[in-house]
Amino acid sequence: MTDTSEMAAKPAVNGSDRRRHNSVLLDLYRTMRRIRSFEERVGELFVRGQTAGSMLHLSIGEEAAAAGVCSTMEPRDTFTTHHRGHGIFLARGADPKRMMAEIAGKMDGYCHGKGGSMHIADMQLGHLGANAIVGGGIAAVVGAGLSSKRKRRGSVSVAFFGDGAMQQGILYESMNMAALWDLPVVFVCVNNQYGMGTRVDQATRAPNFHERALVLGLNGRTVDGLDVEAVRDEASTIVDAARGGHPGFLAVSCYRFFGHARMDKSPYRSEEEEIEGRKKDPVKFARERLLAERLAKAKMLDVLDEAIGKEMDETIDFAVSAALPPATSMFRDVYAVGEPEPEPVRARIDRVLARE
Ligand SMILES: Cc1ncc(C[n+]2csc(CCOP(=O)(O)OP(=O)(O)O)c2C)c(N)n1
Repeated sequence: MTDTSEMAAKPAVNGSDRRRHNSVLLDLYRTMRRIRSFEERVGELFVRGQTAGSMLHLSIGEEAAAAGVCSTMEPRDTFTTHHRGHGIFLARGADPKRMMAEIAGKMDGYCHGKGGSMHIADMQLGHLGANAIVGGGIAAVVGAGLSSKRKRRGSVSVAFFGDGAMQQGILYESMNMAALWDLPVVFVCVNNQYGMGTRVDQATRAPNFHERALVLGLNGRTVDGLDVEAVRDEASTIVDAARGGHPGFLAVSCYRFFGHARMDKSPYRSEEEEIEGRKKDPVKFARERLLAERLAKAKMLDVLDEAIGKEMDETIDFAVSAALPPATSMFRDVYAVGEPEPEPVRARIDRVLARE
């Protein structure tokens, strides 16, 4: 069984600062590579007709937002994501096998196949829920932040969402309350330039998103999602301040490499634009920096990439061969604990048919 989540970052040079820098960048690179590799397998799962439901959204091109921000969070911190959240959950330590099984609607998935790609949640890893409603997961972090503050937990709650949510009212209600009550909350906009087929400049005349947060009294920054170290640096300042009661907002600019969902061939943007956009590749950029600064050798990165590829091959095999949930589990975990489960639909149909 291959698990690359803990593969040691080997120091390539002397000196403790360089060693630290080396291992941080290598960790970030490994996280991004695992996300990329996982998402490629999710695309394959879809082509093989093995995903549950017809919609899934890949985060290829957005890896630095997930890896950079999540690397600044602590295990006790909580978060919500939008519908494009596989990479974020992986960066928070999700088991790829349980995640892929969830995407395939299988019993071994995080939500026993009931959540699928867009509704994964796991309280143990602080995942308060992915959400398919644009902006739908944002307000939950205000509640989590308020509870953390009142119970003195010291945890921060982070909402991840796309640029589409920047035009949703719930974001402004949430940012306003977080600022007013000095909550340990961070809002992260993964700005991949598109909300489905609508380019960001067709959706707003105010594209400097962090300025909107500043107006409401939050810390606010924009960072280039090409450079994972820059994302980590900015996120670290914002998350630290939030932990001290000053909420923040971070916009990470990146480019959505593929269509909105797997069926979308992006007819609304030109091939030239896509070629140019895909040059903004955070995984490639980090690899080149590791090599240029002699923090790693090409051979070592090749070995790492290969191990990650193998791990994700095993992941897709696991998801494909995992069992579907039995019909009897249909209402399990759906109603509050202690409530009687309703009769399964199939049993009800059989009963009605038997009566006729
Ligand atoms: C409230 C609401 N309106 C519309 C939709 C349909 N919809 C699904 S995804 C999406 C675009 C979201 O874009 P963005 O927030 O930038 O995220 P991205 O898909 O780019 O990651 C839209 C409009 C929805 N799910 N919820």
